[in-house]
Amino acid sequence: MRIDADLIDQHNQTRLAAQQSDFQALGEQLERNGTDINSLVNRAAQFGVAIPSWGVGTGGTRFARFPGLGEPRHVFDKLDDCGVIHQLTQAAPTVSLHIPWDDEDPTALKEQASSLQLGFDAMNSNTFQDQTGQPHSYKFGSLSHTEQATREQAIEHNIRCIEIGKTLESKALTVWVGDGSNFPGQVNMGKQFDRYLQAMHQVYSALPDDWQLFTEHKIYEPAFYSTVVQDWGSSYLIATELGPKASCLVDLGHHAPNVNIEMIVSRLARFGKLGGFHFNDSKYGDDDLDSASIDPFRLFLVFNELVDIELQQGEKFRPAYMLDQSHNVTDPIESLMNSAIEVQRAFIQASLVDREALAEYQESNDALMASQIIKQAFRTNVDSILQRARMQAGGAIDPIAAFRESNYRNLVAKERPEVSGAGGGIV
Ligand SMILES: [Mn+2]
Repeated sequence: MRIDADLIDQHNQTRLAAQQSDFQALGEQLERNGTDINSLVNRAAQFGVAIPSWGVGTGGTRFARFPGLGEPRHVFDKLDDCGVIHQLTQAAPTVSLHIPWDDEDPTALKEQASSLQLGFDAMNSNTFQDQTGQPHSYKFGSLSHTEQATREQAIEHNIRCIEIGKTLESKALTVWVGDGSNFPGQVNMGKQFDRYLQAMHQVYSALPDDWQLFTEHKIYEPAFYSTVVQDWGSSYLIATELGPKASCLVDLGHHAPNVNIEMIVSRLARFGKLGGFHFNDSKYGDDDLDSASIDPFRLFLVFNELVDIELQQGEKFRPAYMLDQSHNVTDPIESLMNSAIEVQRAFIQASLVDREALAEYQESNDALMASQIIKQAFRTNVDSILQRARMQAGGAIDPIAAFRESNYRNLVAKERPEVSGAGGGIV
């Protein structure tokens, strides 16, 4: 592991007395409502969210990119950084790779990940930019392109992602395309969607039996007039048309402002088509800000639905949780640790909702009390539960403080030269 276990142990020792005191006080508070705090510690310990490999590098905007100290040079450095995130938080046991950005020998990737106690989450295919030497350009689309040869190239790329993923023991492929149009009249929207569906059928048919395919919608960008997979309705139609292994992925930033995302979550789950999430936060559009940095209540409300669905559907309901963020002004490792904890926090807070009382208030149309029940769970400070879960698994009581104490960033900076910001911009 990259962080010395003795350092973590020392870090925890200096905070242990305060941690125990907080934990005991919260335990007593929860006990009054008949909730066993230790069951919540176990629940927190079971929780994991995947780290996107692209998230550990500094992002950027379409204007500029300001590189940070000791950024990962390649996917092996990225895995090291993900290893640190998981080591300190114990809440991020898997990595989600992006092909071709992370296109290296899968056996070597698997070996390094295993040595860091990491597994692999969904594979992500990239057909929204051209790679050097690529015969057919994606300027006017990929899986829905008017030319068959371009569509075939995009299909082949997705199938290759599945092949790489098999070695990594990934079990899912996430497909997001930027295909669409910038001018009214530029495309025939019906024909474009048909071409996309036809191509996706071919990708789907290459999927192993125990794999899932996630279709990710996004309201706009890079196509600004129309987008092939624009909304959860289109995504649901695609997943339904493809078959039982296909389901919808909800990225919190991919909706119009003020859209009720938790309602979408409820709808998709009701029809067995909620596959997973890309967590992030936003104020205006697809801002890719840190999870819960703007609207923690919305994240909580999403988990409120998820916990409710889990109670109804049981063990078979296991959506894939991933972060999908861009870090421009913070250390990516710190932001990702913080976000993993925030997502875990929302999960535990949502688990505190008194569902019996809530159902009674809902049945009797007591809007005020129903809302109070929800708020009461959201207001509960569950820090000491999360801290206990981390500590028991070898993580740090305060991961960001421990990360700074370890001097990791300065140490890796010696072997990782600064990457030029020229040509910047995130895609
Ligand atoms: Mn996403």
